[in-house]
Amino acid sequence: MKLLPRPRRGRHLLAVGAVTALTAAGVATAPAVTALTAPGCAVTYTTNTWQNGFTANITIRNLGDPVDGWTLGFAFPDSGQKVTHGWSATYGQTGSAVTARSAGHNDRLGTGAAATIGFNGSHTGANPTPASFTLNGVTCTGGVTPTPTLTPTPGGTPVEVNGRLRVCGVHLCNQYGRPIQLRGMSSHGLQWFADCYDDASLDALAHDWKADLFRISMYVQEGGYETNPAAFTREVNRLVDMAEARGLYAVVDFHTLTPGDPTYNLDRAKTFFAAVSARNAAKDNVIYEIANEPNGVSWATIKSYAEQVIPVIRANDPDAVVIVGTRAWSSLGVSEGGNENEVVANPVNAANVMYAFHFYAASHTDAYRQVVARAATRLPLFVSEFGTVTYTGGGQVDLASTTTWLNLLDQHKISYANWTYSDAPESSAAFKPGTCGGGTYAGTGVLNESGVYLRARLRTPDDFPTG
Ligand code: IDC
Repeated sequence: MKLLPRPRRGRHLLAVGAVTALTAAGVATAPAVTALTAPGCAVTYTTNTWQNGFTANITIRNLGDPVDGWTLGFAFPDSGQKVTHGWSATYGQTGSAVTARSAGHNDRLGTGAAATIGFNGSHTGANPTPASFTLNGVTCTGGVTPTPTLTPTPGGTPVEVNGRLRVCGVHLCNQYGRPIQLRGMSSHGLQWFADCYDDASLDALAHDWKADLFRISMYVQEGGYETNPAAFTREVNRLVDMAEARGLYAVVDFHTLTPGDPTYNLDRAKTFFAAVSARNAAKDNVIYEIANEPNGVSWATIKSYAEQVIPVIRANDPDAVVIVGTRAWSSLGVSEGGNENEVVANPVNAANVMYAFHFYAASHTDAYRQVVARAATRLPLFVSEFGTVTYTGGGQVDLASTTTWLNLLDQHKISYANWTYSDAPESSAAFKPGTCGGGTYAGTGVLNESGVYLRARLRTPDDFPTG
């Protein structure tokens, strides 16, 4: 695969200063609450129930005049129900009466606009849907749409069920030592698409898309980490926390691409991974990806880079899973005439290591699949990036090839992340241009063809063995 990067035509160019400003604005003190003058609201309340708890997702649509700050009120019909952990709103509960106050970023709700919030709860008996809701004290008469069918999610979030991960044989294994497959999405470059990664978008990824993992793509060049190491490190840590709060695994991707020799960034990699691994060592949800797509270098050089960076991580987090990029844009060498034998013959000298394989379904078909089918029985593989499109990130969306690929990955329990969970103006992007920062990410109305496909695929039930 000739993965020559193309220059960005970005209207999305955000300086890191702007990233920080956005974040700061998100946590600023909430403006005063404006009462609804002309009443009207509609609520959608859906739940997933598991043995001892449930997740509720609530969409509040304002059918009245615009508000700037709001409180949703409702009462649990069963007194055993309790809010245990909420997101995108500040929750309060007295007896069965619950309030959810807007969280800053979603204070403003124009007429017809909607906000999505949610919470995890516990229950002792039945788990019925609240019958009536109020918005700023006004009863929502626009209707309450409960989803009566409860999809069982045994045990809770992906991280709750699987806990700390390790590599066992060629598989990624959970806390019970059983092979699992994690399925999720990759961010686009944080330097360009900071506004795509907020509470609402991560809520949608966890609760609407039902993803297991979020890959945090921190470019090193092209306006990325090298321009402001402290700010990008903070941003990655913030996203690790947001993933953790929702029970998602976070793949911390040191997104090297050009130059293709990872050694060029060796000192930066050591500084970055020393910082993130020290801060996040106690967390169960972090997976480290130390070089996105080495190219134009030998496997021996990549292996030597890995054996210098991995000890830096191990000093803080002795057994975290580490993904190592492979030769020729993480194609196991195939795009430069090699194959997996070079890795099998000379693996990285460290435990809990997996090897990256990347593909773009419209460009890479049977010849690449044959290598993966063979390599899957010989090496622990992790598809930390793939596209439904061509290797340029644009062009035709090839759903037939994508389906053949994902069926192969499912068969071998190979984890994957799709490029990209963003509204970039290219066909690999899940969201339509202009979606990010707008507060609405759930559902299919905001999605491109690739996003509609991936969301449906990720929403199929996980198979996480617990015994
Ligand atoms: C592409 C983006 C594009 C951006 C370009 C710049 O989609 O918007 O202009 O990077 O670097 C990869 C890389 C990934 C590429 C992607 C598509 O990991 O950074 O993103 N791709 O070209 N490998 C194969 C394809």
